[in-house]
Amino acid sequence: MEVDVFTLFPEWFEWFRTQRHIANAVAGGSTLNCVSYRDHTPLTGGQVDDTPFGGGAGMVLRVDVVDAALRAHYDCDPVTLSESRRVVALTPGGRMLDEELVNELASEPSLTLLCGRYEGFDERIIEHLATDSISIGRYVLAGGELAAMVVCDAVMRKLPGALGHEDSVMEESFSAALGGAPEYPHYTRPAQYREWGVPEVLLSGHHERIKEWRFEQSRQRGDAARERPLP
Ligand code: 6GU
Repeated sequence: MEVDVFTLFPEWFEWFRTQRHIANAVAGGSTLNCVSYRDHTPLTGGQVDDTPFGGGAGMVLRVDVVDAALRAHYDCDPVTLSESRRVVALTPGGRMLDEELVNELASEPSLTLLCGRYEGFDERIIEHLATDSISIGRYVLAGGELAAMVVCDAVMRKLPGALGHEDSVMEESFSAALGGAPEYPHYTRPAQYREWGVPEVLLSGHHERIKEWRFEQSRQRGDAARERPLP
């Protein structure tokens, strides 16, 4: 998979790229590129944003700047990009990221992530240049960069070779193997710590009973999560 992140802070991703599962995915043939809006802005002094029409606080990322950066990187009219790849604007008002959307994105051959800053994007970016807008939760971040990292982390760990042990994505939280429920609890040595023990069944060596216990725990956690009132 080819992932391109458009951002005002490409250097933030240098650390992110060193994370083991990202580095593994890249070693497995995937790419994670960063493009700086500032390197492609047609405006003077590296300007990328402007005050909102109609007034109000903050600054808005300009449509001509994003258009120029996409055009320079892909060497085409960005309006035609949607034919060949998903172009995702990261914005708090977008479609909520969940495991289903992560799987959808992980099956794409290429992905473009647009990070906004300040008050966000000129709406024409979302309307004409992006194919999707995605949010990572019902709260506001200062910019889309951390959200882009969340999307990359969740998506790239699904790519071949990312985790090093392929079955760990099969039976994890929200997977089909667990019926979409959260994962069961894990324990490791020591079996007794202070007065805290470990469920007997896990020490029994009885694989069938362990499997049943885990599935039941996962199911109960799913029920508990569903019973929590929605915001
Ligand atoms: Cl994608 N961007 C920003 N700025 N804030 C957010 C978000 C995205 N998702 C949740 N909050």
